[in-house]
Amino acid sequence: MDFPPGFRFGTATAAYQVEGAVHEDGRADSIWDTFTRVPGAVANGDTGDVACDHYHRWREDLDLMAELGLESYRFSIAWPRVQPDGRGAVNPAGIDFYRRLVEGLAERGIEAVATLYHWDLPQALQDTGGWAARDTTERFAEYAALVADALGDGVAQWITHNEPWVVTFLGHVEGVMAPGVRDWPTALRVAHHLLLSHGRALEVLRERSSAPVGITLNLTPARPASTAEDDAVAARRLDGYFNRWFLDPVLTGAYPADLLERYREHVGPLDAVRDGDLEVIGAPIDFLGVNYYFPVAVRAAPGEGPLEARTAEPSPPLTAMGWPIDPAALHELLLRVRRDYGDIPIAITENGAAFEDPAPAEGVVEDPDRVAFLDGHLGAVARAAADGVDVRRYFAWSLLDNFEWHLGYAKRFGIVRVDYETQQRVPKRSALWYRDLIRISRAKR
Ligand code: IFM
Repeated sequence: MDFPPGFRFGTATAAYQVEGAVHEDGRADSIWDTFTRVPGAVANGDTGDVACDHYHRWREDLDLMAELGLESYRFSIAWPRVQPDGRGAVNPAGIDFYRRLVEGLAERGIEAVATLYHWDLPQALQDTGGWAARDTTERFAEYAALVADALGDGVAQWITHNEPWVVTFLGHVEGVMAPGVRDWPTALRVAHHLLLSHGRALEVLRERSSAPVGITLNLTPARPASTAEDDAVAARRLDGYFNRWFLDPVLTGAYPADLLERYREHVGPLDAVRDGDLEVIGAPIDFLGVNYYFPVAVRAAPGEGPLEARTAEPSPPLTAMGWPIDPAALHELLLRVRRDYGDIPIAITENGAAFEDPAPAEGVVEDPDRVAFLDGHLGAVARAAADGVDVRRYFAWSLLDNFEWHLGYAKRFGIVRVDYETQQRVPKRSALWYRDLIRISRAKR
């Protein structure tokens, strides 16, 4: 595989999934602390209270990254550590953790890529309306300013939000993620405020930092499940729901007209959108973060929900999440983004897979399925680059096995195994494979 000059390889994590230490150094509850206490909300009653204990073991984890030759690390900042109530002064102990982390990365020659919001809204802000309240967008801008002022040029790249689709629809329609709401009109308000807060944070970061700023969207290719015309039309609708509802406002400054009309008709007026918002949301970004896991096949489902579409049972091979494995769809997706939105620099900010890993033997976990997954998807990225897509980074999800949200600790995405009893880290074969790939690619530069 050949990657463009300057291409960087990394891994990604998110604060609530790895840090633990939820009551330390002034951190207050986030909506995920609250949600994990709801009986039945999370598999096995798991919580992020301890997670991978990264808050205490970050040095060891950074050393591990250095040993693997990782060039870039995408982590997220926990808003309730930095600004426990989501407003007011910075919490010095909380921000110090990230200052040390960023310095530790610099000492090891690893680039710091910081995501401001990976789903852990301070509970105090949920209590005043959460993302459904317009004021939360201003709180987010204030938080972005505090972080930018404190971490300054230690951060090489900023990502405002991670996967606003998940926050919107899994958090506010399906209700399987925090805050566990089930209401379409609320969800559309939330989506708009997430996007607006992205735009507001972008303005703030531009004033305070010279580092590139982007947003990470989880993009889900939606293909018709058959050659029937109504399945093709339904697939276009789901493409709007998954992808264009976020891509279009950020990259073209407008919501997609077909979905606007459908939501107006089937959900109600988009009352959150005010004059001038779309200019803020559509201000130019420096790169687009793409999280890719799998595509979906779509069937028309007349009368079912606002979208009248459903996804078909996926066909094998599947990961332990039941997600189909389809690297070709990543190649296609990257070309599509370029075709429809122009030559924007792209970072694959997440890609990876959960499998039923065997126990470690002789100091390593053999995970051939994950090796094949990474191989296939990195190959797709390399092909897209050869076809002219300006793709600059790849972050494997994830560095460590971690708290997989409502599925708890049972699903393991790490290239490094975590034994949750002892907190011992054991590299999987995929980590060693990735290390070798990075080494070989570097030698070619
Ligand atoms: O673990 C998540 C991550 O937090 C966001 N993107 C998808 C991953 C796997 O489900």
